[in-house]
Amino acid sequence: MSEITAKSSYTSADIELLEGLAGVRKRPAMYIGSTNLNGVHHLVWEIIDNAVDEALNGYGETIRITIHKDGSLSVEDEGRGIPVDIHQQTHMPAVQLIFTTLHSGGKFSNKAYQSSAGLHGVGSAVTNALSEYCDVTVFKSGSIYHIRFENGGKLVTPLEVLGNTKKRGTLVRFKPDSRIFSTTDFKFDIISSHIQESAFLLKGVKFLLTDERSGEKVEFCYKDGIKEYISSLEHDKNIIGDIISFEGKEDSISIDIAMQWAAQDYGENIYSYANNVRTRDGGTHEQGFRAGLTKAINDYAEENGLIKGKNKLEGGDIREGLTAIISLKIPEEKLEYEGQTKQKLGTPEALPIITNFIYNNLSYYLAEHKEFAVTVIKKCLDAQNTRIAARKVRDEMRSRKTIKQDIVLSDKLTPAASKDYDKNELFIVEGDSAGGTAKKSRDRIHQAILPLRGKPLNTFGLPIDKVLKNEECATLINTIGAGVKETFNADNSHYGKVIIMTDADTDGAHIQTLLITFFYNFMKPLILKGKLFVAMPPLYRIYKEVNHKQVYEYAWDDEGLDEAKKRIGAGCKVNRYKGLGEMNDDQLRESTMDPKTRQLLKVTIEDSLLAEQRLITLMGNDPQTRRQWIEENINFNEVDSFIEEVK
Ligand code: 0RA
Repeated sequence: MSEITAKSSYTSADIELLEGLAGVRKRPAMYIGSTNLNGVHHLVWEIIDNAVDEALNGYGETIRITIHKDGSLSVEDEGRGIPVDIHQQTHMPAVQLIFTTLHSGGKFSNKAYQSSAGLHGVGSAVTNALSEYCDVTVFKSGSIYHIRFENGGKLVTPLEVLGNTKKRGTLVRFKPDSRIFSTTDFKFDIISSHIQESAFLLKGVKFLLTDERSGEKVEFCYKDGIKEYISSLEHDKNIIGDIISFEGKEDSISIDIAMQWAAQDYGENIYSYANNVRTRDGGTHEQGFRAGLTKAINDYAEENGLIKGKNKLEGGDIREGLTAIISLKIPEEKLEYEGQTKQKLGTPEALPIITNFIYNNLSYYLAEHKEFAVTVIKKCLDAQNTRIAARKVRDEMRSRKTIKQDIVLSDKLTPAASKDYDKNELFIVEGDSAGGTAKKSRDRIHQAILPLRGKPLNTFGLPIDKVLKNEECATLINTIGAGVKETFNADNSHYGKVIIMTDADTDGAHIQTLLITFFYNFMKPLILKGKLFVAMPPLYRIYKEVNHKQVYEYAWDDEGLDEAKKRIGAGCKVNRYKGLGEMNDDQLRESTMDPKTRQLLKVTIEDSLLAEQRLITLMGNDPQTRRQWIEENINFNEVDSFIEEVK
């Protein structure tokens, strides 16, 4: 769309000006999802997206992001500069319209590609509406232009020319409104990982992040783009062959794909993007990728006598251990999403285009790299064998279960009386002795207890047949009763909450991570649906006799201990719990198990990428790194970054 036609199709009816911004302030969550930490960072993504759009369209190579000491953040690009010319209907400079109206963004753009999947170009206005101030400086056609808004987008300094410049680009600086957000504290790490992902996708674009509060700085620029993304994901894995990458353009859709296999069973990791926005729920591009990949590998295997008869490889056999990045640039008029969350690509053309693209390119690559092709196909055949073996074991277990449940269901499970699965809770407890106390402490109607003997199996990288043969794992799978791996359906879980309850020490932390890994690899939806938790036993009990009655409090860390001591006053005594076993049943109930008084941590996968990388460090083959990670990261008094606090 050219700028001229864009303007002529723009009518005054579209202009909602400050009324629109007031609407954003009234219902911020409608525009940015929430008013917590995520919401504040959403404002940042909106402004960065615009700068990225310029770079994506070939204007500018460096994007500078600065967190300032006054709590504001600025994004500077080297793009064409936001238009400053006067808009005919409204007699306002375009930049003012863009920052004050909810529907102007797209109308002004003459971009081939637009990244913002969320707000469709209204991001600048939304950020302005939710800011204490917003300063926009445009370097364009030799002049420096400036405009300033305050207090939710009210114009305080109309567009002015500040002087001359040879620079080109846009600088937006804003400070989130503390009356809107529960926190306005920008997090360096969150912004850093977001822009790193963008840098991987925008080959050669340089992102600089500076935190003026701490002096911290990072720079991301990847001249090999998603190939470097793959190597960052695969860093510790036992990789096969080189990173394979294909680039091309079909029917105005630009395609950028990189992939690599790892030798062990590491599951499949496909990260797909449309216009630099992650499509977490996949969509037509991922479907096409899978179809083309399966056909290319099967055709090669058949033509070269590597598979016999009808024993075709299934897609899953081929994708075992595969990491792939699929990044498409789709022109706006073809960009479609499916579903509520807009995280699934709907563009129908992407399916046949990507299927053919990957089939043709990969077939050619395999023909050119015979040794590699044979290694990969052998690996796929291994996965196929494992799959068939696992199915046998599963069938066997199923038939055993129908004969006599007790064979596979642990005799140690103390079940809940209720059949209201959603309300039921399963406590996985470290050790028989704590299990005994937990049995007495529990609410018999809704709480079930499963004591674990010793350390659970380290399931990281293990194929499913090995896991199914392990008694503890089989017991867990059967107790939860909702299947495993591909057959797992979180909706069939016999428990609304699965709660890991271990001692607050290093061993307990190790058991936790082993169990989380097990759930992550074999019952991932349980985590995604927020049904996995870690119990928080207190570290201290502070008590005193007052008039022959005991007053007491629990504390979970040293700070809490000091506060409790102050509250209870002179003469109080402190019990330090070294493990669950040191609590009596009343104490365990009220401090750790009773929903009214306990604290739980929900295990979440905010970003499966982060969690995956962590699990590799944690569970990979190097015991040294693993131990170090546990000591540095698992602290019962802190909220671990993939565990979030809930009641
Ligand atoms: C619309 C049209 C043009 C540039 C932009 C928007 C633009 C927007 C932003 C937001 C942040 N940085 C930006 N840089 C550019 C093209 C204007 C022209 O060619 O004169």
